[in-house]
Amino acid sequence: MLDRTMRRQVLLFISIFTLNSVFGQVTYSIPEEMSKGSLVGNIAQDLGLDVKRLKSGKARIYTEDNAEYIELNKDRGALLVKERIDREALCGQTTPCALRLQITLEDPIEFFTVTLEINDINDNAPSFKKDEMKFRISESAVIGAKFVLERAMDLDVGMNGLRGYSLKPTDNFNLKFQNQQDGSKKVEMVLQKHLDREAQDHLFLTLTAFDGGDPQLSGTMQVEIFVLDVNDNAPVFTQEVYKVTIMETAMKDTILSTVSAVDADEGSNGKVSYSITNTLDDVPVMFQVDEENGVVVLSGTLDYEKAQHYEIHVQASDDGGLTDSCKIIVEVTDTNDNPPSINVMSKTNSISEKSRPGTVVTIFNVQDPDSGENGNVACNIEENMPFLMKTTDDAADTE
Ligand SMILES: [Ca+2]
Ligand SMILES: [Ca+2]
Ligand SMILES: [Ca+2]
Ligand SMILES: [Ca+2]
Repeated sequence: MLDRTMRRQVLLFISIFTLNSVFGQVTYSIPEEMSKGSLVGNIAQDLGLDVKRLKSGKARIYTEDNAEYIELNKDRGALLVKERIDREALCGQTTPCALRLQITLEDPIEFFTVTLEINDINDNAPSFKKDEMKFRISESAVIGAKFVLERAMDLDVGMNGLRGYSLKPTDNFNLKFQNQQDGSKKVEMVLQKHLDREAQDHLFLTLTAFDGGDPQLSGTMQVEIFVLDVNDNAPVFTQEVYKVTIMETAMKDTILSTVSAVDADEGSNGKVSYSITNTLDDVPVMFQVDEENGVVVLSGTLDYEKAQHYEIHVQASDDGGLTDSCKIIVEVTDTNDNPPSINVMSKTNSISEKSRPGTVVTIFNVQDPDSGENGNVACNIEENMPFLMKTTDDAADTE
């Protein structure tokens, strides 16, 4: 039924066309997206027809694709919007966008053409296919390194179409465009300032695409950058010199100190291990440092009488071979660990009862290897004995 109607219309159109009897034509220019019932034009007036003639001539509208965007109001002699007209759906990126329709009358047959120019309005914002793009970029990436970004689409045309992009913040990257053969632009993000994972390991940028409409519309996409670490920081000791005092009697495994170095890098690039680097003395025998936690312990036996201080050189290294060093100055303190010793140098086995007071009976020397108070000796002999004890600074002199 519908088919037959269409065929009749087509036949009618062809017969009219071949008679070359176009009685007039008119062009209207309207924006897309006008509401239903909006006035397109006073067609009767514009064609010089009486409104009554529209009715008596059974005026009809014919469109090439049978789409009924427009209706003829015979009472008003006006063309009205019947269905929403979306320029983007009708013409895509083609300009200008026009809709052609014919108006036919009977008794006598008359034929008019109407051209509707559909003007674009800015009813589409530029948009990206994806909400976000993610990049993993080494902090050692060179200035000028490029990263291709997704392009935006704007269905509108002309000024209402896509005009440009912005990328914010601009601290590390700026935008670069390359013209493509299809007339579009390739959008690239170019490194302009070095990344530093230690300062910022994550960057969030916003790529905005904007059109040239008024008011301007825009669309955004998030650009997330994970900054990958490289080993660009050496370990650093929290102190250059550590000072420790330890009793010479301290037991093996006594903790002297804990050294600590920090490395700003990540993972193995920032993993610090400690070692003692002394080679020419007995420090490596006397002391040990825990490779992982930097705890320095006594591993030998101290003797103040042999060594009063030590200088331990500790190195911190990361897995990439970057190092720092510190030293631990160890002062050994004396303890009273030596009894005084009496060494008889000469003695008389027998003594005459005629001996005069002051006769030397025996010479001995008293020694204590400890130092300070611990090394001071005091000598006494029993009371009520007929002997005196005299001190000489140097026993040799008294011989
Ligand atoms: Ca539009
Ligand atoms: Ca637009
Ligand atoms: Ca490091
Ligand atoms: Ca690093």
